Amino acid sequence: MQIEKYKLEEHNHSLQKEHQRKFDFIAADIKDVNGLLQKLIDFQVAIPSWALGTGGTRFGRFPGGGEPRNLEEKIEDIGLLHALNRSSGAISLHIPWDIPENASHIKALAAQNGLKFDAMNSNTFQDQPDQELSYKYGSMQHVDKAVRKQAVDHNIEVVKYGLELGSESLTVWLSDGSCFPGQLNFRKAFQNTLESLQEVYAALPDHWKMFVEYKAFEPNFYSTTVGDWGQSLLYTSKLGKKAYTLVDLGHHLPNANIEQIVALLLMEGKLGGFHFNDSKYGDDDLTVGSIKPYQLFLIFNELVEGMDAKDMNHATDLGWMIDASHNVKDPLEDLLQSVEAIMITYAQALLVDRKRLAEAQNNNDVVTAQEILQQAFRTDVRALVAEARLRSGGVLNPLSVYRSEKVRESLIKQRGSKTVATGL
Ligand code: LRH
Ligand code: MN
Ligand code: MN
Repeated sequence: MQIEKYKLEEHNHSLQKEHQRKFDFIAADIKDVNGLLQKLIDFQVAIPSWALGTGGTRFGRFPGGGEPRNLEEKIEDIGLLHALNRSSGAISLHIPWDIPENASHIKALAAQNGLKFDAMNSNTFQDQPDQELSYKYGSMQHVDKAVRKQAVDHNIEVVKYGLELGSESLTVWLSDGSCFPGQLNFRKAFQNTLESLQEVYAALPDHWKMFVEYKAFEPNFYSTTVGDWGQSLLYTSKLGKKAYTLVDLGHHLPNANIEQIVALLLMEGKLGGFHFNDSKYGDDDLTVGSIKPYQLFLIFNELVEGMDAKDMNHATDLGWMIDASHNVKDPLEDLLQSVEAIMITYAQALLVDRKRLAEAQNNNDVVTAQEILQQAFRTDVRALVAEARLRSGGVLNPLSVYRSEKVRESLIKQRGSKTVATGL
């Protein structure tokens, strides 16, 4: 489904006056407002193909209807989001949930919707119906070499799909680990995993990156073989310069100082990218910024500072993706909210007075340092984000257009109320 251009223009027109007042107010306080807006315009957040259906828990799932039935419809859904916010210009595929059977057709459809292919994701955490050996006791860590080989071969196949689509990175998340003490030998599990990752790495094209995502727990509840950033960094350091650590915000133990992790990974040149979401308890996969917006700001603050220190391009040098599920919301509305939260937080981090912050730090002026950060965090930057959207052809208020155009109702009419998208 597509919303006609004149409807978007009508919407913008109806909000223009109020928006202009708010934008002028904040713009007056910013030195290089056009430079800041350009950074916001350039910043794109990938949407995973598995986030377009209603998520669930092991207790149940309550789909809202109109979910995409295939990869084509998933691309159309993301295209719609991107038409509204102009900041979701990429899709990240999970194999085998979304196999691009006809790569050139899928590539053309994505291009029509203004989308690029972000990282490819492999899946060795579920057994597929036609699969020979089981991942019940792990994949790349498995005691049986044949299982490890199956996992390696799958990852190499995922890279092949990605090459056809123009993707340039592979994200490996392993659920490998153990549920009970004594179940596995930690050292052997690590060595097996490293060896398997090395085989995948050897098959990686030169211009590709490999992201190793860590997670503290779940589905294994005693140990995880890539359990934290230290373990991921060990693997990626041993693998080589094309390997990077990927941070998923929901994959830490409670109260972890994620911003410090990010700062150090960046310093080491080993931060590859992000999976954004928010959580209260664990891997809750809630809407970005819905629970701990200040933590997200502190993370972006480190990202901007650390990337600028290395002269990195904010938009292209790291992989940015949302990784959330939506148990009780319309997935598309939730994704609009998540992208908005990311853009707001990025804009706030760009406002931090870095020179004064460095001075305060050098003078051990704790109060001023805190004030500087909170000054930026407490600034209402929504008009800046809206202006960036407007200048790149999007709309002032994506969520309100989505609702007034009755997008979900149309999708239900078109696809039915009992559709189920592949994914979590
Ligand atoms: C694991 C994870 C990982 C998977 C996705 C479906 O919890 O975050 O990124 O690929 O969920
Ligand atoms: Mn993730
Ligand atoms: Mn996760």
